[in-house]
Amino acid sequence: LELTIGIVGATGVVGQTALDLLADEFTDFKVKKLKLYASRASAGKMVTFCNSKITIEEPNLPSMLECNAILFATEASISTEFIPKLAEHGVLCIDKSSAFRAHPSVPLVVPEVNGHLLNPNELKKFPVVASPNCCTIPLVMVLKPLQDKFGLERVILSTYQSVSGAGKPAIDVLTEETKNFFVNQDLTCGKSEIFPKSIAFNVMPYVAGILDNGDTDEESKIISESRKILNSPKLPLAATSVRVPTFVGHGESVTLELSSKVTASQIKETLSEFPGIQIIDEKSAKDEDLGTYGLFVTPRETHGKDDVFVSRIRNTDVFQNGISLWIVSDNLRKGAALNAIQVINSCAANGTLKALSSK
Ligand code: 11C
Repeated sequence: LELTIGIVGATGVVGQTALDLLADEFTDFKVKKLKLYASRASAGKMVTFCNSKITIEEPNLPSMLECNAILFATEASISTEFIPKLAEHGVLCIDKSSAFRAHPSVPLVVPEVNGHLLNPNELKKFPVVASPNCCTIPLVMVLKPLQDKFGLERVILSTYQSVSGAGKPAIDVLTEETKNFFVNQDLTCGKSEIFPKSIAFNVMPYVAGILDNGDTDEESKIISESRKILNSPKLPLAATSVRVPTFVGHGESVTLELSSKVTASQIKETLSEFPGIQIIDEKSAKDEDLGTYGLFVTPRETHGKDDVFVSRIRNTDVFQNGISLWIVSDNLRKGAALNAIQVINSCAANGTLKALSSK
């Protein structure tokens, strides 16, 4: 299948990661034509993709209607403006923003977890698929096989989120604050355009705004999206989202209660059978006996990797059938661009895109 693919937010960190992934040609479909969209500041600039030069456009309906599928990797307001019109004309829209995640007729999809929701007959009616938040995706990849095999009672987690989750300007802030410390020895805790407090040599229990119930926007997304994807609307789930001074890779420290008694080695066995998960969990060994990652995986090591890594799996007596573990993955890949491209790939494989193009 040869497709015209659009990327909105092409100059952002997720858009750029999507370009890298498409250039890798891992998909079952071929990119016949790529159309790139970004804000006015970038419109007119040229981007090189597989030896051809593409001019970035501002999002505009006539051009976007030429696409078979478009990845929206930008603000929710752009998704809200363009997606309904494109969907009406049969363009498959994969939305990475939060605009449609809670919409009752929009599937919120991680292909390995609930890819069955990519139903051609349903998508023909409203061809919009939402891609979850970058902490939700690795979390549900781990929770789903455990829920299916052992039953899931409750989950408590804290995140360790890299600055790239807040885009390129946030990467620049961490770089500048770090330089400022080494050049000027300045460790005063000021704020930046992106963060309410300094992020270099610091951590912040704050990712996006605080809501009326006291949760941050990010925490509330992790909770509601996980419930929707796991089809468990009342699942007790508490999240604390923390921004840390890393560039790429989001970590999550998770404690959960299962319905049945289970050992850490059963958890390892179950998770290692799930596609897209890699278990790296050694208690101790000589360096030469360990693989690439050693005892556990850290955010920096996930940069450019597609898998969700799980380490530090252990029983805990805080709950009756309690398990604690550590999850980490590249927030720009599986947490964002890769998941969205996998959705397009599934829709290419299951006939959705063919059905839409003959509409
Ligand atoms: C961050 N997770 O690290 C956020 C960014 O819901 O897709 C992604 C927000 C989202 O800042």
